[in-house]
Amino acid sequence: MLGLGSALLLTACGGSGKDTDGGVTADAGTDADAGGGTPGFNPLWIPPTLSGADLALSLAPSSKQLRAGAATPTYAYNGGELWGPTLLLTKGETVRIDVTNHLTEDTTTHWHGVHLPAGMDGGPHQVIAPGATWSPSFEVKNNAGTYWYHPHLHMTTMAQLNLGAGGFIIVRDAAEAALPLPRTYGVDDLPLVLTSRRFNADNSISTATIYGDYLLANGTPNAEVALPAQFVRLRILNAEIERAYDLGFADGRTFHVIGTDGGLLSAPVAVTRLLMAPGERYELLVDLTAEAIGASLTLQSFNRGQPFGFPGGETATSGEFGSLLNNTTFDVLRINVAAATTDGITALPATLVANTYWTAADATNARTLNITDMGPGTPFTFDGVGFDHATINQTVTLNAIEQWTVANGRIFGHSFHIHDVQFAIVSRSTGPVPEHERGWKDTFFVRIGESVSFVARFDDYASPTDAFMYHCHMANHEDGGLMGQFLVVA
Ligand SMILES: [Cu+2]
Repeated sequence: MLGLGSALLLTACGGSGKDTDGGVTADAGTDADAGGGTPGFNPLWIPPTLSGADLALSLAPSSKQLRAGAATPTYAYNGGELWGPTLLLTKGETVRIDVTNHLTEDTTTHWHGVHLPAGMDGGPHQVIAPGATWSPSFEVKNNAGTYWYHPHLHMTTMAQLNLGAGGFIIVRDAAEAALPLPRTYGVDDLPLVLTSRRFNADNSISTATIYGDYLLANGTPNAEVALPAQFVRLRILNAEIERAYDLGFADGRTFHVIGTDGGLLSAPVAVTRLLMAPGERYELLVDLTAEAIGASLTLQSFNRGQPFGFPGGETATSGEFGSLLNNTTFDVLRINVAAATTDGITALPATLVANTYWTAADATNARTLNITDMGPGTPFTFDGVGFDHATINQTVTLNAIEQWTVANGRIFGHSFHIHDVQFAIVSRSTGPVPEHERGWKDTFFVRIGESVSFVARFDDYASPTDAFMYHCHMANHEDGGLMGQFLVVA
């Protein structure tokens, strides 16, 4: 896979943002058809897929030619270079996944957003030692949607994510299959994982980096993709350590959100900008039906001029919280319009699936988690208590419907994630819950000084010993102790 000889030296990174010349070179991975190749761009890599009832993942050291000179050492699942295969699961099937650790350090593999028993969750408790195989098995109960897997070992999540360990999970079901939506993987239905990296002088990834300097789309720097002149579906994941995105198109066009973290919305929601915090997924429809063949459009992140506390809005270009992408508008993906397929989707569906969300009135118990900071130089915590493996922070009764409120302090924005459940956001103290956020969620951005409340039903899985996690999905905050655990008990 390496060394295809296309070590094109690129300097055209960052679009309308500042020049981030860093000698980024062409992606040597499997690529999408980029319609001949635009100078300065690399074909977007599309992850291979894995499906079936018995799946195998193995995490091992790898490398990828990302820059001129030495290849960059990485971690990847299943012989990939950076990022792993997409697992295609079907609601209702029972799967077994053998996860083998070929690293020289411990890891775990967490199924983000997937509703399953705590002992199968792959959180910090399900450690896979070097050379060992962990074999969780579970029924796929989630709605059709876009989920992901990634390491979740306390204190090493940030480094292993930075090295490239992770992959998509796409769940399919009958309700989604009945809708006129794009679903040809890699053709009109693209997984798109967004992150960024900083490189050391020897081209290795700086694993302690909070904000990378170079945007990678599916591990591809300066990515472009050819998409047919019809409605196309983008399944976007923010897999950054800490940076949030405010996505939109350079031409300001409207696009539609059709899915949130836990499945399809009841109907498409028109937006021109989309805020995504680390860990969040959104499924979008982009209308290319009126585009000329050969036209191009650019997906960007409008991170310039964001309010204080927006992750990546800092002005520093170097140092611990600095980045060449900070406080800029930068390019994420160039889309080149190609000929429509014969069976392409040419109309926006008026409705999607029937959802009945939990409301505040359904909740029979309420909890509040305060995000606190003890002072300069100390890590963020929930209610002044850092994560401790030996402490159960919350105990929930099986089948309870609860309202949880995450109340942020005044230091920084955070990305709250809870395992086990998909919930409905019922209120934001800063204003109405945006329409596109009124779907099943497992992760959300909470602004400085903001309180966000959600309602979830903790059903199906109880254990007196195996805990689920809740935490900030900014991996530096999570590793620093902004994490707690809860039991669901019968
Ligand atoms: Cu945080």
